[in-house]
Amino acid sequence: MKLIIQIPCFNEEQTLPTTLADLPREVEGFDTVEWLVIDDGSKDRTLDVARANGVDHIVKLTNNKGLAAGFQAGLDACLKLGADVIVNTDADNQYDASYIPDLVAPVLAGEADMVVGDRQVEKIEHFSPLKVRLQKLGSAVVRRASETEIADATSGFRAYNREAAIQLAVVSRFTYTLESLIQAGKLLVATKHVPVSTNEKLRESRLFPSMWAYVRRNTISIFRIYAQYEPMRVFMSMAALLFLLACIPWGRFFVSWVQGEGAGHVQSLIFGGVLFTAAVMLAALAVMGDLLHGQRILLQRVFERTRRIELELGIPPSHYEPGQPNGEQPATTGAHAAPPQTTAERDAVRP
Ligand SMILES: Nc1nc2c(ncn2[C@@H]2O[C@H](COP(=O)(O)OP(=O)(O)O)[C@@H](O)[C@H]2O)c(=O)[nH]1
Ligand SMILES: [Mg+2]
Repeated sequence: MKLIIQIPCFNEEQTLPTTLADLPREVEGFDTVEWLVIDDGSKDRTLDVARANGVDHIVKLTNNKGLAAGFQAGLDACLKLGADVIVNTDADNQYDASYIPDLVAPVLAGEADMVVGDRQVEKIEHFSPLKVRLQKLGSAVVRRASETEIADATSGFRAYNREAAIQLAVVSRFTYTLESLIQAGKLLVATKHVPVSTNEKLRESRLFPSMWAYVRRNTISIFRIYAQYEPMRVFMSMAALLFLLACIPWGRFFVSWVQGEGAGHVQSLIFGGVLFTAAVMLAALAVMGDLLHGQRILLQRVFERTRRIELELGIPPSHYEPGQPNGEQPATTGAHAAPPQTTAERDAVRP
């Protein structure tokens, strides 16, 4: 059994050494534990720092593509490097790595395909009461949208088995935490959460420059992702609401008309008509969204099967380079060897 711990990084030369120093090299239930860093076009010495600190694998994106894209590239590489379980953690040492065995336990026990570390936000000292409340509200919304029980939706400290990693296909550019949860809830991915603890804050969040940005971006993300998965429910509810609103001015006009004063309330009639037209347009969007959703499900299935074929064929991960386990020169043979890059190389290693 192989565990790969992946860390998405963007300009993390300062905090990466601390994060790596805390990562385990042995975890019960696994024969090997390897580390993978996704360098998302960092402009600083993140890559050198990763190599000097014994990272086994590096996925080096040429320019900055955002956390969600980096995460997805990391999952893909981990699968192709033969990981049975993948743990994702952050480069700012936010999550306490000693909880990795707890995180992987439900996956090893076959109780879950994806396990989310619950930071128990109310216990984090540097979170203001408002931030704690917003986090809880956001998680409650995601729980409803995803039909899962996850307590801490924005936590990036998670474990995935191969099935979960094969099925997840995040398309958002910005956040993967919410989308992957909503996807998991809709796919054949069983989720669980375990309590974890966090370390002292080493730096400010890069993803969210302010509380307002945090709320705005997450609200938009939840809406967009939910609308992608439940277009009928979202747009039909909005259409129904507008139709009810249209009934108010229409009712007013009707009452006046019955009293013989209809001519004086034509504005109400027109206003109701405008609202009704908007309701019809939203209903049409619901139908179109539903048709697109059907296509999406089919694409998801095609994608999943393509991934399985790729893994069977031994296609190498993209943007991959071997790291320097133990801080030495890159290994060319053995457990840390680079995956075969050409068809001839692949044929040579194929049984
Ligand atoms: N791949 C990638 N990772 C990023 C990017 N921005 C931040 N990260 C990583 O995402 C993780 C979480 O970032 P952080 O700023 O601590 O956000 P927060 O703790 O969720 O508020 C860290 O490992 C960062 O290095 C990015 O543009 N691309
Ligand atoms: Mg952080």
